[in-house]
Amino acid sequence: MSEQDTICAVSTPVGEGGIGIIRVSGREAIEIAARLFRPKQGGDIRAAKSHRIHYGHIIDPEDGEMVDEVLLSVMRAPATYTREDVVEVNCHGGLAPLWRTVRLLNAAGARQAEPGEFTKRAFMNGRIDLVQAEAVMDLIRARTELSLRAANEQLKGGLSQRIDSVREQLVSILAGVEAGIDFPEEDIETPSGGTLRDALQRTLEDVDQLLRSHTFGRILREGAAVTIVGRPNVGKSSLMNALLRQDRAIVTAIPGTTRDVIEESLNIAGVMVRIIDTAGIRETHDMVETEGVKRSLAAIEDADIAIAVLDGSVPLHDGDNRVLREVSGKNRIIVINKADLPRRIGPINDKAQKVEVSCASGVGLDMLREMIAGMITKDGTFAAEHGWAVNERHQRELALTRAAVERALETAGMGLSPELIALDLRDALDHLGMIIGATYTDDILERIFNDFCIGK
Ligand SMILES: Nc1nc2c(ncn2[C@@H]2O[C@H](COP(=O)(O)OP(=O)(O)OP(=O)(O)O)[C@@H](O)[C@H]2O)c(=O)[nH]1
Ligand SMILES: [Mg+2]
Repeated sequence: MSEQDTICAVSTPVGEGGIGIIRVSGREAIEIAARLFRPKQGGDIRAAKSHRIHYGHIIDPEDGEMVDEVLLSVMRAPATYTREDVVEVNCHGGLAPLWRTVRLLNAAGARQAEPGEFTKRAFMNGRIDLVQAEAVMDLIRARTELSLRAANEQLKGGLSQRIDSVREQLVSILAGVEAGIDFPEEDIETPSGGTLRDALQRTLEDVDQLLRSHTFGRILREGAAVTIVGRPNVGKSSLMNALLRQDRAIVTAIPGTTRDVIEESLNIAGVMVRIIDTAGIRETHDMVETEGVKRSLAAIEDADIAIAVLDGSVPLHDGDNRVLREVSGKNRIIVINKADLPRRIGPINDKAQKVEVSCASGVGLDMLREMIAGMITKDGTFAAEHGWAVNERHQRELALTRAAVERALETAGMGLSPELIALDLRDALDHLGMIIGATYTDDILERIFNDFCIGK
């Protein structure tokens, strides 16, 4: 498949819709479209100004049959999505008008685009880097305010800039090493403002900060695991149902009602979370319940945020203390439930955020929702403060970058030759380059763009 070809594809989803958009991109885009399009006002779109919309009809050049009534926009390179000439045809959004028009475009010389090929061209033509290209798909897939914001930040270049700044640090360290500047161990100031090892150490910290954002990336894609735990009968399942606003989990007055882990996805204040209800934690001889408790403990391990539920209408119980111990190392919120009943629970000696709620009356639930969303977006626990997050691919390359920088540090520590250090630094730079696409292989491009939708 040549990158010189003019390509076309339906860019809107398959099915019936008010309009359907066909996008054409490439050197001959305008010429090819002109063969099918008859402007109502007359004239010729080959002479049209850029970024103008024209009303008219798609005509089959073979037999002169009118295929559809359309709006057609002409956008001339380079100020376009692909940096090539682009024509977009707004047809009626049904299968027949769209496919007939696409077939006519094919016959006139525009080949069918592969998935992501328009965005791939934007990358190849230098309009965006690979990280930004990936953000386009994240944007399309975003289901919450938070993921939308993160995708936009990444598309704008927020993450690319961070990676670039690490690259620049490494380039300047490498330049120093190659020029034979011996960053002295004793406190003589060097251009980078410290010893070689200090400079490498700083780079390592920046790489680690990027790596830490991976958890936030997983939260954006899958939702944060918010796991409700507590001893039996405190109202865990009631809390799950209240947050979901539906009767999902079985609630009874019998302790030990929930035996298994139950999970539902939910949008809380623009953040995707997975609400997970668990079996009450206690010592028991019941085999099924024992297995349930085991699963509850495992669910605490996997939780991004643990919600420890206490029953506020009875004094604190040994079982509660056990639960508080189990979640003590986690990001956690303590929920004191049954606030509609007289409070009998004493002071709770735990530094975690606390909130009193009543699943029966709904009191305090909004506060709890805010706390959950705030923990994910605001307090930095999940490195969300920058808005962007690395994905799996970035994480793999960053881990390799990190390993190479660490090797350079070791080599420097052993006082070995600068050539060896330079080798590791170049390796680190290669991996960073793969992330933004400064260096890439066909294989990498294929893997990224094959995941795209047709027409993007
Ligand atoms: N008054 C009052 N009762 C509540 C409240 N929340 C839950 N309950 C009651 O507490 C009992 C236990 O509720 P569940 O939600 O099943 O408790 P659980 O923690 O899931 O219990 P297990 O699944 O057995 O561990 C039920 O009778 C609920 O109706 C509340 O806010 N106020
Ligand atoms: Mg339950």
